[in-house]
Amino acid sequence: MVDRPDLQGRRAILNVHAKGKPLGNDIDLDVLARRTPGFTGADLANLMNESALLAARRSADTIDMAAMEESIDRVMAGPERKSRVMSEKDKRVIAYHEGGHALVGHVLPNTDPIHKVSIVARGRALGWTLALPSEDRYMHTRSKLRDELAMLLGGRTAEELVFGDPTTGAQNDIEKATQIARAMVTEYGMTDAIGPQQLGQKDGEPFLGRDMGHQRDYSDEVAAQVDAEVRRLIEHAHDEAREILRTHRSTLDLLADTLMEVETVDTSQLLEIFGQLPVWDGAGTTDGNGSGNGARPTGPDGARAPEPAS
Ligand code: NHX
Ligand code: ZN
Repeated sequence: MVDRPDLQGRRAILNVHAKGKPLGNDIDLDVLARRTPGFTGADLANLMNESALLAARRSADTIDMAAMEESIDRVMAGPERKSRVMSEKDKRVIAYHEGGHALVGHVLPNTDPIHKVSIVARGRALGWTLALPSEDRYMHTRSKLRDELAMLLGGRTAEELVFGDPTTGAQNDIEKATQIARAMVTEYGMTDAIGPQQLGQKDGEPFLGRDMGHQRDYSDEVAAQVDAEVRRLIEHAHDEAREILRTHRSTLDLLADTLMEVETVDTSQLLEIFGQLPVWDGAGTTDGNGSGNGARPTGPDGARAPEPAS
């Protein structure tokens, strides 16, 4: 088994495959390395070839950043489905859903930077928001996972806030959020109520037809506690997303309007729209019990108390 290349490895591999190819002046291999987490050497070689073909099909004489970006998006999420005819109402729902993810992700301090937001359907998704890590991370903090939960719920929350009538579209976000919250409780020991215990026996070897199965090895009482802690994490993230979107409603509107108009918004356009929004410090969103499961308690100045040392 060979590990997938890290950021530096991807940068070096891209450099090798770039040799002898007519790259445009705007190509930034560092950005491309950052955009391709999880790609293997073979994926990166393919990416260069696909981009060359794409550029040729557009009768361009160089491979530019747009061609590279499009190839990456295709590999990661499938081809664009521009032909899909969407009603104005549906488009608006999608624009607010994606705007909600992006805005919540942008102001929270521990999420990855938002790279691109789009309401052009791609693969199974009607719209998508892409956040990219700026460096390789091999583990994640509790505060990052909490912020990620809020960002995942940001789409649904925007739908609720703006239209008051949520859609089925957030299913995948809700599934991911629930998985993260449950893992925080039962695998990562990140709540005080349960503490650092592994709950549930994972079936060791993936068996035919019953891989990924879990066997319960704890009491009904603990099961109820786990459910309550998962619910708390999700509810807190939902509250935080709602608070952020309410506070920055005019920015949400601007982002949604821009998406309706241009359909895909990249980093530089996002920074223009977001302007100088302050980093969200969670003031006013604490659950007030200081148990360490929800928001950290706030100090007298409304600033966050430091994370308790463990
Ligand atoms: C449907 N699709 O199923 C339609 C066609 C809420 C604006 N009736 O959360 O596209 O509703 O932020 C992997 C990836 C299900 C698995 C995407 C499983 C999408 C995607 C349903 C945006 N973006 N939902 C999102 C979306 C949908 C779905 C998926 C998946 C929407 C949402 C799909
Ligand atoms: Zn979503």
